[in-house]
Amino acid sequence: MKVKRYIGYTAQEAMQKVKDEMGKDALILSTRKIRQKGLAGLFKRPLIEVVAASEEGDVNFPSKRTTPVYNTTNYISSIKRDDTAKVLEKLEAQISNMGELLNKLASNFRTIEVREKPGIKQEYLPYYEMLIKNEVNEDIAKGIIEKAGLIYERGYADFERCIRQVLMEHIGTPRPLEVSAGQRKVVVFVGPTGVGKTTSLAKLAAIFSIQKQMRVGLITADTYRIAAVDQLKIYAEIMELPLSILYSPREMVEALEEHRDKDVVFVDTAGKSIRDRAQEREILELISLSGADEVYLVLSCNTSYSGCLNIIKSYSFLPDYKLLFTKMDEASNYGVILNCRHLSGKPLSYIATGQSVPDDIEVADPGKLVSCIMKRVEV
Ligand SMILES: Nc1nc2c(ncn2[C@@H]2O[C@H](COP(=O)(O)OP(=O)(O)OP(=O)(O)O)[C@@H](O)[C@H]2O)c(=O)[nH]1
Ligand SMILES: [Mg+2]
Repeated sequence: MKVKRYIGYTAQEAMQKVKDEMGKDALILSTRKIRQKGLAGLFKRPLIEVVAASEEGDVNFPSKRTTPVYNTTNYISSIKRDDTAKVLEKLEAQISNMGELLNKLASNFRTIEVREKPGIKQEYLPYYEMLIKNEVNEDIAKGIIEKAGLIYERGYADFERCIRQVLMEHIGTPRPLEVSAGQRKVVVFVGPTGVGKTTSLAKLAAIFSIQKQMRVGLITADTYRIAAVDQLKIYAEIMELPLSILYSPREMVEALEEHRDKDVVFVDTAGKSIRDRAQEREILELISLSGADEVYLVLSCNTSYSGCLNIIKSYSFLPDYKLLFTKMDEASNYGVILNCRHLSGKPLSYIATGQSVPDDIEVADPGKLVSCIMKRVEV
C-alpha cells in the first residue's frame, strides 16, 4: 500500500494531483487546510493537503479487494464509484425482498397463533379466524364453529352455508317495537352512560309519531343533569310531543296519567354506572311503577368483550329486556353483537348507525349482519 500527501492551492488542484498519480480509485484518507512554513506563511494563502492511499503499482486497488457482502460499509467501499447506481438498485431490491419476507413471516405467525387452537379442524380455521377478527370471544367463536361443523358433517355440501345458518340462529329473530293504536305501551330505555339512550329514544319517538302517526308521549327520569332534561326537551319541542319530567320514581304514576291517551310512552333514564346499587333500585322502581311493557338495554358497538360481560352482568337485575345497539357507524367489527347475544340470551331490536335523528336507526337485520361478519373471511 502506498500512502502519500498532496498539496495544492485549491482542493481541486490537490485532488487532480492525487488522480494523476494514483488513479481515480485512490482512497482519500484526509483533507485539511495548512499554512506555509515560517512567519511569512501567516500572511499567505492557506494550502490544501490531501492524504491519499493506493495499492502499490495498481491504480484500481479498491475494486480488487474481496469484501464480505453482509457488512454494508464494506459492501459499499468494495465497489467502484461508477457502480453506485447499480448497487443502490440492488440494495433497493434486497430491502423490498426483506419487506416481503417480513410480511410473510408476520402472516405466518398470525396463522400459527390461530392454527394452534385445539379442537378446530384445519378446514374450519379461516372461519374461526374471521370470527376472531370480528372480536368474537374465543370460546363463543369455537362454539359457533363446532355447531356449524356438526351440521356440515351431517352431509351439507358447503361449510360456508352452515356457518351462515349458525350465525343467523345466533343473532336470532329481532323483536322491534310493535305498537297498536289505543293499546298504550310503556317503553323504558336503560344502559350505561353516554351510549346513546336519549338519542335512540328520540329517533324511535320521531319514527312512531311522524312516520307511523302514533300518539307518542315522553317521560324523562334523568334529572341528575340539567343538560339531560334540556336534551329531551329540545327533541320534544321539535316533534311537538308532550314531555313529563320525573324527580322521583313515585311521580311515574301521575306522569303516566298525563299520557293516558297515548299509543306509546318512551321513558328515558340516567346512565347507570356498573356497580351503582341505588340506581339499580331506582330503575327497578321505575319499571315496576310504570308497568313497563318493554325495556331496551342500550349498548354501544364500541364495547369490548370484558365491557359487555360487565354490563350484561350488571343489568342481570332486570326481569327482561331487549338489546339495542348504537354507534355501529363507529365500530370496526360486529363481534359485540354476537358476544352480547350469547352472554344475555336477550333478543336484538334496533341498530343505530349515526347521530342523525330520526334517520340513523333501523330494525336489526340478521341477514345483513351475517354478510357484514362474513366479509372478513379469507379462505
Ligand atoms: N356515531 C354515533 N353517535 C351516536 C349514536 N347514537 C348516539 N350517538 C351520540 O352519542 C352521544 C351520547 O348520546 P346520548 O343519547 O346523549 O347518550 P345517553 O346514553 O343518553 O347519555 P347519558 O344520558 O349521559 O347516559 C351523543 O353525542 C350522540 O349524538 C350512533 O348511533 N352513532
Ligand atoms: Mg341521556
